[in-house]
Amino acid sequence: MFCFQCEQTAGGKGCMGRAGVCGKPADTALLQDELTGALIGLARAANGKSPSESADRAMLAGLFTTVTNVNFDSGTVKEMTGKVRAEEQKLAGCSCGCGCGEYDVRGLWDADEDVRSLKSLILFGLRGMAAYAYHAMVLGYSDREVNDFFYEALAAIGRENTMEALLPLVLKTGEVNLRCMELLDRANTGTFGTPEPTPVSFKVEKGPFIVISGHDLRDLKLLLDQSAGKGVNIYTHGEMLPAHAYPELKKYPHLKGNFGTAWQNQQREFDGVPAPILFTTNCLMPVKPSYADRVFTTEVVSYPGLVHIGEDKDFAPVIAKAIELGGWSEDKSFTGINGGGHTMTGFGHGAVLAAADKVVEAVKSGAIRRFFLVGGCDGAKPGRNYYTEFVEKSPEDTIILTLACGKYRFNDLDLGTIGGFPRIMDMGQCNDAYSAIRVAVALSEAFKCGVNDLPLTLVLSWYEQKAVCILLTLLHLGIKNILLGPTLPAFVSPNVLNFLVEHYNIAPIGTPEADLKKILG
Ligand code: FSO
Ligand code: SF4
Repeated sequence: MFCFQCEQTAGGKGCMGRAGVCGKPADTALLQDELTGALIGLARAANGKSPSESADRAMLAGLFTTVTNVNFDSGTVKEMTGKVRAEEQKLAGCSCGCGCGEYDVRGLWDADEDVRSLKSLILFGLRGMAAYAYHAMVLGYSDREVNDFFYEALAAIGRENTMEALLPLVLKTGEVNLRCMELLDRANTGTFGTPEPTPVSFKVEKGPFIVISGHDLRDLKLLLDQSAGKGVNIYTHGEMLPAHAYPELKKYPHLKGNFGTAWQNQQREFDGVPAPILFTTNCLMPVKPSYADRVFTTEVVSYPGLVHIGEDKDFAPVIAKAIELGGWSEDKSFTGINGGGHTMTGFGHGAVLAAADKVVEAVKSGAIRRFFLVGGCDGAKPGRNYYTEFVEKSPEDTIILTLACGKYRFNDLDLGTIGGFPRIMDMGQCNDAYSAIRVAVALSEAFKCGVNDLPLTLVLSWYEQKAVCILLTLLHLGIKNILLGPTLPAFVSPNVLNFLVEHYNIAPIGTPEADLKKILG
């Protein structure tokens, strides 16, 4: 077994052999372990010192590199490890170049199963949180307390070996991630404005176009600026969809709509597309030869043989490719997976709380019986149609809040409205779980009750490590009765699972009918 960090891990236990289920080669996974060991070395070297901005950058980029579906390229992983070692040496004042403070990550994987489980929860949570801190950082926002925690927690992974020492750190990872998501929310809304409810079409207009995927809003803004006036339209893909709701992004007339559905359908949907595709973050899948000439990467995303747009952010090769390929000669209509031709996004905390009085009134009058947060990641494994069916079968007096890429299971459904609110409200990307938390806290204040006493149930789907840090944040907030699927993480040991069930009543999803019946009494 060389990796078990995501939901699609082989046999629900761990990826083995020459490559993981995601396509990451085994030797790249081992190099990512070496990178993790170097990051622990950097954390050790930072003890009692003030890490520089470049050390922070190496810490965040190094962790982000190891997130599922980000980096498949041994060469760039080695380069990143070199950068981390250089920062470690600067901090340690040592120039021997041997990486002497490094940790052998085998110590983690070979540990007692409960210790391994808790360390995995911390490490994978840190990987997810680093992605959020990285997105904030590129917009010029950082938080010393958040950055310091990466060093503190990684050093502890290399040092502590008892459940008593590690368990509080698991919950602290969730606490710091809340602060980190708040930071990213401030970065996104401070730079691009407060998201507004916005319809997004699935139609692609004739002529040259570019598809941009991932979570990095700054990359989208730079691409919009550089492609303006060139006769090239821009379409979002995957987790970039909520970008349409930000005033400073939606103002560009050539930001047209959204192409494709959730990340796991990309190999089918990109086949034969007469346009380039730019990946700013995960989820990138192994690139098929039929479209490999038109996929570009940037930031920490890397895949052998693809053109990478570097720190100069010169997207000219992507724009030139769009003009060369020319797009379709006629407008093309696409639909979501349920046949709908468009979706809505932009129901972040700004929009929902602006109508807080109406929401509270609708609950008090009984017009809204319950909220379901049906959110999280999508994925390739069977069993995820649970989420579509759950939403389809939810009663007419309930509201579905959603976020992250799991929404593609149902975001083209028209379930009508309650009191002027659409029954499905997309709050944004996975990091916009922060919005859901803000809304839940505001409702609990309005109703003078705890969050667990609200008419709100969380029905979550997980896939990769950002979902891990969000789950830890929900646990830190004491949120109970979460339904989690499609399967439970392989890295959660039976004892750790018992702890989660006992303290938080977390439960695996069942069938939509049975779960709805249980929740609605
Ligand atoms: Fe999805 Fe991929 Fe946003 Fe993840 S596109 S699975 S949790 O990267 O980060 O929701
Ligand atoms: Fe396997 Fe997931 Fe690791 Fe990829 S990221 S190697 S699929 S466990």
